[in-house]
Amino acid sequence: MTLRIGVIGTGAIGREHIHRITHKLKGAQVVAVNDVNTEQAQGVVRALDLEAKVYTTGAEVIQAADVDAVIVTSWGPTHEEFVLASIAAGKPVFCEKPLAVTAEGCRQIVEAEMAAGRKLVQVGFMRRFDYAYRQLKCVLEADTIGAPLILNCVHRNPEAPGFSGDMALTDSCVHEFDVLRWLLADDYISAQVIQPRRTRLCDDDSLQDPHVILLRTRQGVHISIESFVNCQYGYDIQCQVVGETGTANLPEPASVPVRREAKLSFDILVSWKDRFIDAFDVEFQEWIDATTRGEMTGPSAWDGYVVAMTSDACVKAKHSGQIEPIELPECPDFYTN
Ligand code: NAI
Ligand code: NAD
Ligand code: ISE
Repeated sequence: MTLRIGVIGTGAIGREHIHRITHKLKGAQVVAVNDVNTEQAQGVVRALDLEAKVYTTGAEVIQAADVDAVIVTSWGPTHEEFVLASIAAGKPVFCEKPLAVTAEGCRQIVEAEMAAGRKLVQVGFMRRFDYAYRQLKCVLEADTIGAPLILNCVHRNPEAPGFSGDMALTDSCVHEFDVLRWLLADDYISAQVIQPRRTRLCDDDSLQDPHVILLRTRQGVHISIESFVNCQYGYDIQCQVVGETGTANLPEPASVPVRREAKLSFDILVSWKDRFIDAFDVEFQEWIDATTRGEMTGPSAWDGYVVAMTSDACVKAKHSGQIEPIELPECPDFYTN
């Protein structure tokens, strides 16, 4: 059986995902697309050689009789509406992060999904599918370094066009907020945000850059995340776990070390597209396979909600200068099974 997919949002990542589904992965076909920029959607259909109909609204994609499942890759503020409409139509929906731009919006999605009585939503937290993070999780689960005590993490982008205000916390660090609680099988209880000296190499005056985010978990693990979205030199994701008997580091992407002219060097990637290319492939193949079986196995609407609660607390902590509590409700049984 071929899963027939409708995609809403044919920008940077929408195009990437359509390309991987059409030309790399198995078991699915993109049959419908939409973007507020219709010409762009038509251009993507032509450039990627798709047999897909271009619709004028996202709602029509969701309602189309030949669409079995929906992918939402439009701008963050539009996600909530499209996910709720997919749930109302009873169709599985893969939504790029963030699930919604407020925790309240995520809570409404959680409630709508529970009322529908089956899991329909997966959120695009692709780091859980990354080989390096999966290896690191295996090391922790094997108790190789004892209990984790401290995490030192780095999330650097070369530049962040279009970023303003608190987007480094709400759009970029959301990946750490998701993957670290998954890595530790733990949840956060508080957040603090420190604003170091600001880089001069940042286009938008409203954007503080870098940040240091300090999180504490229920088990007492101390997490430090350096977020630097205009670091200039490359795309650099690091994670070191300090345990009772040793440390474990996220493996670096493979690269050939070159010795030349009295120097030892290797390349650093410059984009999330390349750093997580394999993770995106695994994420989508697993989603296609599970959806075809009638299951939903990846990061859930609940995970999207917890991340939104965490980013809300970080934004509050940034502006208050205080340590802010993160008070998560009990996870419903619906999401623990
Ligand atoms: P983009 O700006 O390149 O593309 C967004 C597209 O959505 C645009 O083509 C825009 O015209 C379209 N759009 C906006 N509102 C729409 C609406 N109401 N109906 C239909 N189309 C609409 O943005 P990009 O980088 O592709 O990001 C899209 C989403 O993917 C965002 O939520 C972003 O957070 C997420 N993303 C996730 C990444 C990851 O690592 N998982 C990486 C990059 C983006
Ligand atoms: P983008 O701006 O390149 O593309 C967004 C597209 O959405 C645009 O083409 C825009 O026209 C379209 N759009 C906006 N509103 C729409 C609407 N109402 N209906 C239909 N289309 C609409 O952005 P992007 O970089 O592709 O990011 C898109 C999403 O993907 C964001 O949510 C972003 O956070 C997420 N993203 C995730 C990752 C990741 O690593 N997982 C990486 C990049 C982006
Ligand atoms: C982008 O939207 C992503 O999700 C990338 O993974 C992240 O590194 C980047 O900061 C975001 O803008």
